[in-house]
Amino acid sequence: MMRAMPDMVHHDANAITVDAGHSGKLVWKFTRAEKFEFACLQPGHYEAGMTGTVTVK
Ligand SMILES: [Cu+2]
Repeated sequence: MMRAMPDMVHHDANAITVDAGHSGKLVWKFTRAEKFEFACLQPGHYEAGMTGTVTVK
């Protein structure tokens, strides 16, 4: 989807887009113990390894 619409901007409760050299903040409230995956939504970035996990215990 991001490849089809590369100019898409994310500003909602679960995603944010920031310009290079800038920062932003997301607040995620986890309500259960689990391993969650997150990733960059820019085209090609997931494939380049911009992913991670959060383990909530
Ligand atoms: Cu990225």
